[in-house]
Amino acid sequence: MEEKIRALKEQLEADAAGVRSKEELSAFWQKYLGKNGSVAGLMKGLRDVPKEERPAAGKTINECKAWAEARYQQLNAEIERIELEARNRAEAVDITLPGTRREMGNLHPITLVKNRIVDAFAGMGFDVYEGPEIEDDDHNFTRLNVPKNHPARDMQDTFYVAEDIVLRTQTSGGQIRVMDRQKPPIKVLVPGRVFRSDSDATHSPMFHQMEGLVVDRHITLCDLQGMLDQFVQALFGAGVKTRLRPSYFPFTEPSVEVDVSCFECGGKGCPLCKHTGWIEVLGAGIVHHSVLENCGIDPNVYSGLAFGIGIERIAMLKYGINNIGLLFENDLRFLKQFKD
Ligand code: 2NM
Repeated sequence: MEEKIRALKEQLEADAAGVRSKEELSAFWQKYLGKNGSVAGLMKGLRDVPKEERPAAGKTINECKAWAEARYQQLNAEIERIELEARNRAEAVDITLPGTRREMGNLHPITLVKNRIVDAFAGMGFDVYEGPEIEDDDHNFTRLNVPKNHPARDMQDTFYVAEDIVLRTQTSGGQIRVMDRQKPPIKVLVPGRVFRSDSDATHSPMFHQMEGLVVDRHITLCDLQGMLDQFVQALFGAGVKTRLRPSYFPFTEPSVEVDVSCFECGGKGCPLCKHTGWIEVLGAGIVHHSVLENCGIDPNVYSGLAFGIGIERIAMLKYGINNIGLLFENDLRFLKQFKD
């Protein structure tokens, strides 16, 4: 029996040295510790051992079994370690490799200009209000003192959605809503999309406007020009000046066109200002007393100034864009050029 056990241990050690995987370990277990394995075979062999030697032989076999089991556990731990190491190696990530580059987007030039304008006026204490893009005739025309037979109402300029319902031709309906809800002092900017049936290199049937309204006691054209001076300097640079020329809008009296001294040539004359030294940038005026009355504001106590800025026009001037269509084609090669 001693001899058999020694042979078994020798064989077991030799096999153990060759175990490399869970599968081989399982076969190893079957061979030595399984129901029909070598250790069980030794147990069966006890029958042939003389009766008086059996207890001692049985004890030796049990010791051998315990030793074989311990050896199995040891191998198992070893293989688990090896397999874990192999998996770690296979799944390793080299954190020193550069990552996949993600391209940064940028704001649309219309948004850049809109933000710049809002920033300039927010610094002067303006709130921002947005009205609806689909307006009724009353807000878009009637209460803005646009008479029934005024050319601005003509079908060729205005997109009608239904009788008395239009795509707003300016954002002024928003100002009417503000004046309905809020009594002076009022200082509000109304940005948004507007719609006019007009299309060429400098006009698009959908474009963006930024209108402004100030209503308080003693508001004059001087307040308007002082504010616009501040504004154009924030937008075009410290050196630029403004010039007011008489004009006509039904909702303002007096009405003015506002020019800025050419920010390209400083007023000497260049192709951008068509050699005049001045560039037209917006329309404005003193709010017509009828418009104030239409909103329940007493024109004998209060007066207001208003202005309307075409955002596309400013963007085209500022960035030297000669075709308004480029702003709406969403060609990335074009849009990527505007990082402010
Ligand atoms: C412009 C030019 C002049 C304007 C007037 C008003 C309101 F509601 F107060 F009557 N809002 N916007 C206005 C005045 C707009 O755009 C070129």
